[in-house]
Amino acid sequence: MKTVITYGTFDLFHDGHRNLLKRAKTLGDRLIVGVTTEQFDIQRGKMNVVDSLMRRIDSVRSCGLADEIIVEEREGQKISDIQKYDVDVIVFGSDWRGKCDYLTEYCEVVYLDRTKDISSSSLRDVRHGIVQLGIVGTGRIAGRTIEEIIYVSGVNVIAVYNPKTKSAKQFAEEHELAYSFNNYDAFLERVNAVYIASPHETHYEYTRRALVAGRHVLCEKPMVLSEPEARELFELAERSNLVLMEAIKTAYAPGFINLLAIAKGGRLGKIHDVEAAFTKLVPNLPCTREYDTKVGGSFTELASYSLLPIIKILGTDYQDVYFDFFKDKSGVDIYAKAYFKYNGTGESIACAKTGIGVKSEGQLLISGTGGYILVKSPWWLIKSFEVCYENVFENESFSAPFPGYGMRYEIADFIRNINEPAARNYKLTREDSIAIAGVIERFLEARNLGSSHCQ
Ligand code: C2G
Repeated sequence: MKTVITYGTFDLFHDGHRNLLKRAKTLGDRLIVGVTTEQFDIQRGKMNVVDSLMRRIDSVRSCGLADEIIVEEREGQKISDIQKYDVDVIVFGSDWRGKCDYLTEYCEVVYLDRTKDISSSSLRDVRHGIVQLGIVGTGRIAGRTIEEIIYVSGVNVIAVYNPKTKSAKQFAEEHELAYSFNNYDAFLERVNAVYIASPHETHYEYTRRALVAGRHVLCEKPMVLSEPEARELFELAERSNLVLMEAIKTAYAPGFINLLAIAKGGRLGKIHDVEAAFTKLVPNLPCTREYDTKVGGSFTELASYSLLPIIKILGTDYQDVYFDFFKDKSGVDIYAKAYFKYNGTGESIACAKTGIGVKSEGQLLISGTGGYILVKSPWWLIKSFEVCYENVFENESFSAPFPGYGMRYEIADFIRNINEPAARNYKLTREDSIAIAGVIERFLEARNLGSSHCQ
């Protein structure tokens, strides 16, 4: 008697699940299916699960493929299940390839190809549709985002677009996507939402065309490089009741949400200063995107992060902003500072610092009349922070999860906003994104006028 086991959340049960169970069953005489509890899903960072545990068990039972159904409720349970049920083969979908090899010392580990296109038949009757997501761009961030998406329920990455056919095909193969396109209109036809991760200067046009085609958009930062463009896109989205979000991942992370609640909750007294820095040394090699003379530079590359806490804490209504920067020979800023003055809210200042050719401490410091918050470098991957007072014995530490690359939170919010139009909630609002685009626009004007320091 050969026993096969497989696990999953099996939320919004679909053809991908059914196909996997069908093939798993053929590998032995008896199939055991483990269904994850809500608690375990939270612990392992799986998000947006819609169906209750009972409903998910019911779905697995009614597909008629499982000989036995068990509940998976903790990390490490797979090993004890293998021993308890005398398991010969453990099966995973190929999205988990390599991640479960540690189990080979207990039984045979088999990865079966995931079902690439689950938009067919079985989904017609689900309560929430599964968002068929298309990816624009094939760079590093696009790949990382796909790795994060397996932790979000209710979304299936189905297609990729790149004007270069070869890159699109290669990416689709590597990430097991059903379709690759070099024609943007054909790509938009095939998906119901897009994640845009192409070079900065292409964001505006790709976002605009996607919105005109009636597709929801999650666009990588900086969404656009000017305030009027940002306004236009949000107005377009609003007119068609579409979701448009800027993917500044920190804005959606639980640690940052906690920080905002604490900073605004009064513990620090009156906040007078916010200082945020993000530097990342990038070698200046030929054709490096970050050194593009028009849209490259430290500020377009990194300021979305450094501006985020300033805008979220002190607001979008600053009275004055001015910039200081160093440029390389080609006119690209390698290090920049944006200084803000806020009068309306009672005299606050702020500074956003960015660097691709100068390295600095990447911390976030929020100073108030009663104390300060310090988030140590790299603050944008926020896992913990300290609230510090005059009396050090009163200092407090807070922590929150930031699993993987951290993109799953923005994706989870994007999918939730698409699926629940009546309860849309934007952690980074349209006004926030417009204000950030406005600062970047002003910076580029100042930089291109050529003042400040040249190397
Ligand atoms: N699957 C698939 N094709 C899809 C979607 C999912 O083959 N289009 C597979 C997954 O790879 C997984 C199973 O179906 O093997 C269940 O998927 P999920 O419900 O998303 O569960 P998952 O988060 O993958 O749980 O302990 C948990 C398990 O290890 C994996």
